[in-house]
Amino acid sequence: MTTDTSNAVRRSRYFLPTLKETPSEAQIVSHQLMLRAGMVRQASAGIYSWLPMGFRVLKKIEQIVREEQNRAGAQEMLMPTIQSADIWKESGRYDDYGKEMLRITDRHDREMLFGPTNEELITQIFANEVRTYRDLPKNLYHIQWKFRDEVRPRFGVMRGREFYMKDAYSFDLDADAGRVAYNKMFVSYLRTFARMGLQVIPMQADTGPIGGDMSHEFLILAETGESEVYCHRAYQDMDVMTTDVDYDDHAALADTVGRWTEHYAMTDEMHDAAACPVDAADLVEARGIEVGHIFFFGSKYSEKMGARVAGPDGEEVTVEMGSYGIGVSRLVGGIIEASHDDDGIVWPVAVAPFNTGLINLRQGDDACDAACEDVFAKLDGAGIEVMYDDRPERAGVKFADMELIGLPWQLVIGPRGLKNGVVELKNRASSDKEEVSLESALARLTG
Ligand code: 5CA
Repeated sequence: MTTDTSNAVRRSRYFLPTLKETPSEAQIVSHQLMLRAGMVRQASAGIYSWLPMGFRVLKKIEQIVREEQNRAGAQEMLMPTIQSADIWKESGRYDDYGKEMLRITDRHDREMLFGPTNEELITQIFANEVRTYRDLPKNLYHIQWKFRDEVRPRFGVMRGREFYMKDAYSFDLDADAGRVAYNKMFVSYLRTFARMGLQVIPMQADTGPIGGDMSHEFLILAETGESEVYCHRAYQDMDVMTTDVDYDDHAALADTVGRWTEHYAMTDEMHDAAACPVDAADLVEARGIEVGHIFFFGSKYSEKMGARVAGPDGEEVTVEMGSYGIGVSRLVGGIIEASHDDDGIVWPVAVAPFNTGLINLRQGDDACDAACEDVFAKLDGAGIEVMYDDRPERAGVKFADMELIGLPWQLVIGPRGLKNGVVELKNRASSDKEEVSLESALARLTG
């Protein structure tokens, strides 16, 4: 018997506490399914532990976000979760943030806080290290836990108190260059969400406590979304953005942003029915989940925190900044809201915790066990992430669990099929089932 690796696990050994009943504390389907599929458990209000299955999805989403940030020229770093109150006093946000900020006092009575976002800290780093315009543009990001003491944490990981966010910060010499940085992030967001199988709509947004005068929220439509949205129906037919992008072609970037912002799209915070230019027949009123939010706020922080560089003519210039967030942990719930059915989760391939679920219909039967072991090793060897349900359970239990977990492919091996030289390959999304030889099943899964 081969040993389990992180990408090939036996269900009998894997920590996957699935639930048959829907927990009563969960109001929306993604929260219910995340609990039932053994992905998360609540630690305290709005704070979750990520169990192995949930953790895998979180990491898959994080990796897509990372790849697209890097592609757009942003550089990854890591800032701490705990920050000093001093920098927040400098920016003036220490008082503004109110009760949403978790304030901490250390043993020396110094005021600290658990970071709700990082504009201050990154601006301080930039101000201390960068002296000349030659080092611009810069876009720095990290993927780190944040804490906001929300009045009403709810819907599981969708509105948590502790949540995982990607936040990027751009620094430029002037507003035009800042606009280019903004466009790069805008376009990279379209690609990022498309890779996760999501249809997003960029909407003009209020800037709230982050500030600034240009901002877009990226929302996916879902009945359980917290925001009411109003948008032109043209957005529903737009192709998701999967094409390659040349991030050095600034004119093409501006075109793409133009195409994605030419139609009306606003959340309730900004929508004004009286001023809305769209005919009722073309206006979609729906609910949405905000999965990303980008801001251009010029010199709001750089001015107060002294982020200045020497310009080309030797004059000191205060840098122009933007910040760009993606709710990585929220996306886990958001993707489930967008992709599930009555039986459970339907993972898009790109973020699925495992690609294939291998079901042994008669555990203990020599032929079935041997065939499953062989396929399990071969799939693993071919780099396919696989979970083998090797428990001595009834077939019905295994099927129900596999549907709930929502892996893209199910490979079912039973004694009757084996006698005829066939196995069953089922696609979770389409429910299409096919009886094929073991070899062709393997070829399909690894091809
Ligand atoms: N500093 C800026 C951009 S880096 C910022 O903090 N923006 S934000 O407040 O809009 O948050 C960015 C993203 O984090 C949001 O679009 C949302 O997807 C996610 N997010 C915000 N609050 C929560 C929360 N309480 N629970 C889960 N995700 C959240």
